[in-house]
Amino acid sequence: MRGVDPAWLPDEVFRPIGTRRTVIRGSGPLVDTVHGELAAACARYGGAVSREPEAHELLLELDGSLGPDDSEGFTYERGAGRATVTASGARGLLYGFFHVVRLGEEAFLGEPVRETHRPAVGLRMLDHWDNVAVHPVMGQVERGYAGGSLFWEDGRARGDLERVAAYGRLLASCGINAVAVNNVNVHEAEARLLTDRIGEVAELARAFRPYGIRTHLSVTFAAPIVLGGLATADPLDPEVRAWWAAATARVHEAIPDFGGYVVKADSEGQPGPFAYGRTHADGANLLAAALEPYGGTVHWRAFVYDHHQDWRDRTTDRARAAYDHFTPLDGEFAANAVLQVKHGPMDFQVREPVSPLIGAMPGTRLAVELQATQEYTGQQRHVCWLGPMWSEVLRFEPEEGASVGELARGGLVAVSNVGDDPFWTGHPLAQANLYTFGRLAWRPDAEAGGILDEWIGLTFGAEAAEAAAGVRAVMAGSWRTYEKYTAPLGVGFMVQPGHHYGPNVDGYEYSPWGTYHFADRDGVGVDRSVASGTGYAGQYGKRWAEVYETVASCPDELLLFFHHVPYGHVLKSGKTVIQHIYDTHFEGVDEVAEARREWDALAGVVDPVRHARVAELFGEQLRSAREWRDQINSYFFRKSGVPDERGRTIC
Ligand code: GCW
Repeated sequence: MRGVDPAWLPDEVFRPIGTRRTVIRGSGPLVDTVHGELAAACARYGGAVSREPEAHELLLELDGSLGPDDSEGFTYERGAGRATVTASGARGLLYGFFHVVRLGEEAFLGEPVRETHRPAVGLRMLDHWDNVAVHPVMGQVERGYAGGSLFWEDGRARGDLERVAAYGRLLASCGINAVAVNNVNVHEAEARLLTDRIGEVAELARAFRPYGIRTHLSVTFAAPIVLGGLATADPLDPEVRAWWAAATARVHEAIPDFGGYVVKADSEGQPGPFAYGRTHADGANLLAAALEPYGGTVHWRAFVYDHHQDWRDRTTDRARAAYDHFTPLDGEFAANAVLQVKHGPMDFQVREPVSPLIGAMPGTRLAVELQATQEYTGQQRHVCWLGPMWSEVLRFEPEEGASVGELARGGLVAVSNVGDDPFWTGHPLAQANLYTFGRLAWRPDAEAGGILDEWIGLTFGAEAAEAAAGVRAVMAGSWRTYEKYTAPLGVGFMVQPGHHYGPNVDGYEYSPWGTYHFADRDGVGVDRSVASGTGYAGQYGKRWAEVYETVASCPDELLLFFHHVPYGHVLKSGKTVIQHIYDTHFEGVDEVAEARREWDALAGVVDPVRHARVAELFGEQLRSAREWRDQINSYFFRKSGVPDERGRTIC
């Protein structure tokens, strides 16, 4: 196999810059990074870069006259064949440079413009669920579908910092500015990264720093016990507080621009403040206090629920858990504590409503967590471009006039989908999810389709003009296609327990995880109404609470998430629920077959190695989609006894 794939930064995209004369003004490590990029492009294509005022077609200017400046915005101006980027902060210059790269020739030749760009969200972060040591069940990367970790191998730092730097460069080019380098499920080897192994984290931080990326670390709440030898991790205990303060001081010594901690506490077996009768706010504030002197932030995850539930107990509803746990604590979190909330109330299903926690805690900084790694969306064996889903989430307005993108004051976070795979993401087309996340985090109201086109234009470089329509046809609708052949109408799960790949309708139905569909001979779905169900619908503000409360007003795509309805219930689409299930499952498979034909037709147009890899994966996607179709359709045919009105074969 050839070397590492350049993803959306093939040499070709630097040609417009590399053939021109550029002047770059300013100093500092990030300016040096941009200078290095320019010098490499010019060496390839014959242009020139200078740090002195000279004749030029591109001017990149850092106006650092006001002293060190962390701002990320820039001004871009073009006219008469020339382009200028001006920024007051070095990160702004870096982002302005990549803006010019993205525009290509148009950066110089388009109509005269003067635009100011700045990110809508300050923290744009990737969380890695990378284990330092191989976990017996979860492997090197938990829920990773792209090989091993970029950072760790068999209990040690890999030391391949070139690959980490190349990753940092890709991330910077789409606007990401923070990375958490280890799993939130913190096992023993990972725990020690905080103390005696902080040097390994510092190495990663050194590789990321030239790209404006700050490094964050997942820590265990029990660190004072497991690492410090204390008898307790009680957040109000003075010794515990002193331990965290001292540990954090040492972290800061090793990594002066350290971003902060990520914590999964009292969640799926991880330790937390409950053991001491303390609250999540007590826990978060303990770490916030330790980080505060250094400008660090604690990201405290809100993924807290009972995973030892009695499935026979119909009153407990996992969807309610985050809201029930956290809203009473609104206003109690320190200023540098961010509550990190998954975008939906359950767990990254192909379709979920937006978490009612978002918008319900005005006195708390929230970060919204998305999942780029395709745990429940085809595990990077299926094409599933998540842009449209994320865009819907980010544009959703929990209250009139305030979108999720705007409410995410503490940042936008995605669980990363990369590994040491030569294509970074296993499935080459999954690179688009990473890119799209970065661009949406910069501008949550951006058109997802425009981002896809941008990604295609960059990734397919010289071939893009010919390949664009085909690639777009394969990817643009792929999330809806995936939804069609998997769990219907928002009900979720129905996956194989444990690894979560492939269908198993009742896989979690009689388990303690709280993820049920309640299908019986009469109907299917979870009654989460206030009137007769778990009351979850009432966790929303008035407008959405009303919409979700009744079968009549609930949108089709979420119907089975909010209501238990008979198979003969007629949807807004005019179809019965059972016929919708049959039809969408047949359609989903047909759409995969069609996408595969589109891809096959690109043979000879796109790079052959990439083409072959995707073509091979389509074989598996089609097999799996059929398996989903047949199991779901048969399951509901057997439960309901209702035949397909179109007479197709369902066993
Ligand atoms: O989606 C679930 C995954 C777990 C993960 C957990 C979480 C890191 O199945 O593997 O653990 O969510 O978000 O904490």
